[in-house]
Amino acid sequence: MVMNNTSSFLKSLVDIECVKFGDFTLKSGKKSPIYIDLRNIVSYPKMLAELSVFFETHISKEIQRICGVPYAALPMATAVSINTNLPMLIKRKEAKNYGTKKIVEGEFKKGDKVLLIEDVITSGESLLETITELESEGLAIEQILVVLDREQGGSDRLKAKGYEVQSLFTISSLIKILFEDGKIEEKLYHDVLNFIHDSQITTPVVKSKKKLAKTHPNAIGQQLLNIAHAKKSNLIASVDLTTSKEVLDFLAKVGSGICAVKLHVDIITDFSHDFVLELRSIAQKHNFLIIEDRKFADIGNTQLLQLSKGIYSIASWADMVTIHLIAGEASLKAIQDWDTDKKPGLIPIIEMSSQGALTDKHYMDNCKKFMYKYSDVLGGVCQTFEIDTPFLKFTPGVNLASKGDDKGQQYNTPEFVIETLRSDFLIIGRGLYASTQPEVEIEKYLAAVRSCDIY
Ligand code: 5BU
Repeated sequence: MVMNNTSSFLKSLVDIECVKFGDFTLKSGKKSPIYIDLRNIVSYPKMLAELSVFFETHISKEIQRICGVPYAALPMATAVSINTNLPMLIKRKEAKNYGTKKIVEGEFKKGDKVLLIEDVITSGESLLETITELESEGLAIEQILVVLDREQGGSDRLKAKGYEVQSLFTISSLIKILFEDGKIEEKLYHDVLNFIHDSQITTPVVKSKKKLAKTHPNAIGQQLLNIAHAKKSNLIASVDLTTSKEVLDFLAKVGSGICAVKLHVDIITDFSHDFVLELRSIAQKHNFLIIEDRKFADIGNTQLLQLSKGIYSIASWADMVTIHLIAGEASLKAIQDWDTDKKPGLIPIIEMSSQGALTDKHYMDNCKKFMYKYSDVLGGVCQTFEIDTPFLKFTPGVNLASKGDDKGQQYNTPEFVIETLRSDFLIIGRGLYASTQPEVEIEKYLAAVRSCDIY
């Protein structure tokens, strides 16, 4: 029989150094008087068992499956599963290879009600990531229990998204008990309280598409923003398929969920004028725009020829094109000065997603010096680089199930791209078109981006 006593349990956390006091420098560079890392509990089975009893008193009757947020909460979830006889699921943390590994291990059916267990909640980021992945597998998040709430805003953030987080302990209840039991001095007690007060994580302000459309300087940019707002989708499907039929069939399946398609027209083996007509017709039917990812990178005169001539005659059908700024301001100005009826909006590539990309800070800062001067420019393609409002940030390298490929591509999750990189538009290639059921897969991406309140 495991005895349960809050005060003795919390004091033991200090004894086994899961909670430490001192002068710590956090990853952010900020100083902290307290350090919490509950992973060490695995070395103390009796404490793990005790923790499980704390959890058990809170578990809702509806729960059908238990899942721990990897890794710290995995042994905790295991202990609860053994004690309650509720089956457990494991959500993988590591990169998933296409088609070979499942993201969730264990038996379950769609709609199963899950208890999610986490050790510590700070910003709520890892919980949100796990929630998105479990929900994309059809599981229902019924209850969320965490051992310790750092009270820095994470649970409020989850609440705003409709998830209630219950915590066994809060950092202030922890230090109050330790102070009352004479385990810490009064000064330290107040230092920790002040630290909590000063360390609130503010929810990122995601730019509303509707508001942006009102101030965006470019008509095509406004159109894109209005479509994103109307369809509640900031997803751009990058269709790197190599026949007209494959491209059009794919777009028939995902067209209703995207605000734009991005093509590499030079990889389409049977490119023709008819293809362009069909493409424009399907784009009109489903209300999305067309981006040609041509990545122009030449002197002004050549770029104008590449835009307007040749078998592709890109400017005649593309709503937007990508362009490198490597050739300098004059090359960009040449397009801006081009007087023609049909000119695509320009999306400069500021920073690339691939490993070892040469688009360093110096390069990006140089792009910034002139790109905003030109009204044909909609914004930029980038990762960490910040685009000035009301210009738009486009980010490729987005995938729910993979961290990268073996050719240098690097992926982030949609939530990370929106909330941390603060991107306006997400470009998704293989995450969608390599799926056997893109029409099902796109719903997962839509659920992820819609959970970020971007409209
Ligand atoms: P993926 O299958 O999601 O990896 O495809 C990404 C697409 O975005 C692909 O067409 C690339 O050419 C494109 N891309 C990119 O991945 N990274 C970049 O920095 C730029 C474009 Br710019």
